[in-house]
Amino acid sequence: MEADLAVLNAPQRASARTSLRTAAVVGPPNTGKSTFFNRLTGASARVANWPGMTVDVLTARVLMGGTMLRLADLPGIYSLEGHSEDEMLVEGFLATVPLHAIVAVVNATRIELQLPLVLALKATGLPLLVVLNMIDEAAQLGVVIDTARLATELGVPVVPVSAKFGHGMETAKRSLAALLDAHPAPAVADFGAVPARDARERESMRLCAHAVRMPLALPAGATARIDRVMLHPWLGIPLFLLAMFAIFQAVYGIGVPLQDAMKWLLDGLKSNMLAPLLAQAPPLARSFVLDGLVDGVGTVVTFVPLMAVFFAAMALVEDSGYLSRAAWLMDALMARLGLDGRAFVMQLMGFGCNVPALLATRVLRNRAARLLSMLVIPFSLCSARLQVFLFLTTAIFSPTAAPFVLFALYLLSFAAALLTALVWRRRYTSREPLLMELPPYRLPTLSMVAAEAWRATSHFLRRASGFIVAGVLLIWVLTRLPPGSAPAGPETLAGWAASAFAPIFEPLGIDPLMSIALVFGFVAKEIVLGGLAVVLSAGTDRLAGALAARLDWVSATSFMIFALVYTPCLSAIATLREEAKSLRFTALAVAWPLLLAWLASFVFYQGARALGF
Ligand SMILES: Nc1nc2c(ncn2[C@@H]2O[C@H](COP(=O)(O)OP(=O)(O)OP(=O)(O)O)[C@@H](O)[C@H]2O)c(=O)[nH]1
Ligand SMILES: [Mg+2]
Repeated sequence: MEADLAVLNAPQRASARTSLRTAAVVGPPNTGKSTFFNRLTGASARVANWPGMTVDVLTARVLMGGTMLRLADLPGIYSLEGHSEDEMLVEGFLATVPLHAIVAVVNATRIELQLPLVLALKATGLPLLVVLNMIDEAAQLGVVIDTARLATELGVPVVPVSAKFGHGMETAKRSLAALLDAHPAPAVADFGAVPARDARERESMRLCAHAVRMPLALPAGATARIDRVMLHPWLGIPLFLLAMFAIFQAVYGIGVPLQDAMKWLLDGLKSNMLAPLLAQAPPLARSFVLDGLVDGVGTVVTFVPLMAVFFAAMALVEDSGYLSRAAWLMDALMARLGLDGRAFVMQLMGFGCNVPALLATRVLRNRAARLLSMLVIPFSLCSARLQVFLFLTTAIFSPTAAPFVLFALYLLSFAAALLTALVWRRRYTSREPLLMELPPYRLPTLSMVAAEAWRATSHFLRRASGFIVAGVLLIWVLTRLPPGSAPAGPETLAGWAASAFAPIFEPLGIDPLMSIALVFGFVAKEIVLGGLAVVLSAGTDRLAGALAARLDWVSATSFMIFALVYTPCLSAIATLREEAKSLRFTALAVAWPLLLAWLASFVFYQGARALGF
């Protein structure tokens, strides 16, 4: 993500290195800090119309004239006296990291509420540039800001910008460069000089009276009209479920044909190029490459287009501002479970990957609420599990039934989360009322949705590729050794391990060999599918058939229920441990889902069989 120094000649490079400057982007939540940061540096920080998207420090380098600037994107803060984990992170950052400048990004349409923070930042003594972002929305609403006057009265440079559309970025860049030139020595923030809140609010009102003209009444815009339907007391939740269901339909409708094309491509590659190429190789080596590496990894690769479609759909939900509505709609229900609406949204974020969702709990101020949220998030059906379920549902169920089964699995994932909250809310009680502003609806741009789909998919691949290759190869070794034994037969290492696990999985109707894939799924769910392909010695083209021949819908569903609930992957567990800083809590977060998964599969499988299915 760092700008390339290679474009410079040697002396320039040396001077850019020696004059490395550091600055940070600071401001209230959801003002477009990450959008601004991405525009300036070309980085790809995650952007969403949701206060609290950024929870960690992300840095990138950018060349500004002759100086190399290291810019940090920070989480949003309401004040410098905040107590949530992400706010304390920002305060700690400003108090300890020497900076040459800070860039305060505020939402121009809410300037009167956000100036007090700017005044506090100015009082810390750090050189300051004020960016009035979302100037496009301000113009639409009729908010007029005299930036020159504001700059004079504040005594710091002020630039109007629309980071989303790229307006004013050149001026912002020049102002920042000038600020850096004027202040060559870095410093840390001095919080001692920050005036009291009342004094800042009075000063902010005075400044606004001089430099800002607000319309008498803000026009009742599209947001209010849309919300009359979306937040309707009766329609709100059904509409939300409908929207989610539409996403899954789209994932199947657009993603599956793309996936078929990918399968066809990989198959051709395997049978027309790789197989002839390896015709002379020893059988064990040929099997290792073709049945292990190519089948295992190939099965996973065919899902890449599908996942890109899914991530694009989620980016639409996140960037439109609907996510905050989901929190609002679910708040009453979540409050009964000892959580708040934001926990529900983190659950939705977990659809992509549980790890960022776990990190997103940093915006919760109360530790008990945070722990309870971290306990429920791993039930969120992440994209790695989605991959397994997409495959199994299409292999076992009819094309009309498959989306419903998948939707039911999402409902089950919420049910497991709700049950967990109900059971554990007394142990982790908290009372923190939800105070969240609903941002206006914003039309996501195509480039942003595409960028997010790309970011998430490539992140998934980078994260997963090592796991997948190592996992499927290990499974290949276990199912093919000792040499000479029938693939995945009882005398192989895997067969031996499977019989050891049999007493646990037999009552669930899960075939011992399939349980091997589950055991590996403990490391990363991405391995499950590749693992199945290797265990059943079936390529991308034949795996669906092999599974359908082996499983009826009851045992397939039991397998999926277990895979959904059983345990977060190793990365999620590591994140949990890191964030909760408690070994006991981490142990609970592993043991509880295991127990729940076994019970859920047991009840389903035995129940269905008892009913004669
Ligand atoms: N209309 C408009 N929308 C913008 C502009 N800049 C950012 N946005 C949108 O505002 C929302 C928030 O953007 P982010 O960059 O994630 O905001 P942030 O300040 O980093 O948010 P946190 O990390 O949650 O504090 C997104 O939906 C952006 O697309 C702008 O100049 N105009
Ligand atoms: Mg951000």
